[in-house]
Amino acid sequence: MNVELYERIWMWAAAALIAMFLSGILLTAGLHAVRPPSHMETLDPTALATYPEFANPAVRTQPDGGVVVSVVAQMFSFSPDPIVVPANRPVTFRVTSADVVHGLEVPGTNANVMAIPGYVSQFTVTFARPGEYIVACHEYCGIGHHNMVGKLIVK
Ligand SMILES: [Cu+2]
Repeated sequence: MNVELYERIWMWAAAALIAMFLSGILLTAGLHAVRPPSHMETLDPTALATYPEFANPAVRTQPDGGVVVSVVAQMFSFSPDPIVVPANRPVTFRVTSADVVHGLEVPGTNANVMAIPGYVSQFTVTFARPGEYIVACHEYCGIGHHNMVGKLIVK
């Protein structure tokens, strides 16, 4: 089969671009620890009060020293607020929603999940720098979405 020179050049250029974009995605995922959530857990969003952890969302220190934060997102706040966690220790967030789809993001860190009614989104993050951070909802959830901001204090 005879392929014109210019066509061959464009084919190789297109293949090089695809390889460049794919390696960009893989490098970013590897270097910034970006990966899809691997946790799958469901609950009844209409009966959050029957789950001890979400009836009273709080920061809890486990017997092994780990820190677990259970968070309920609802129009238009996060509970608990503020969230106070230690620096340089793994903190596991367990997030759910009491009403509609919300998001939980801590800008400047890689803490970022969706809060979906009926599901528990879980991730573990270590905050290296003490300070005050904002906890923002990143999914449009209604008329008060722009006011749905909480506070995270890393000590
Ligand atoms: Cu929102």
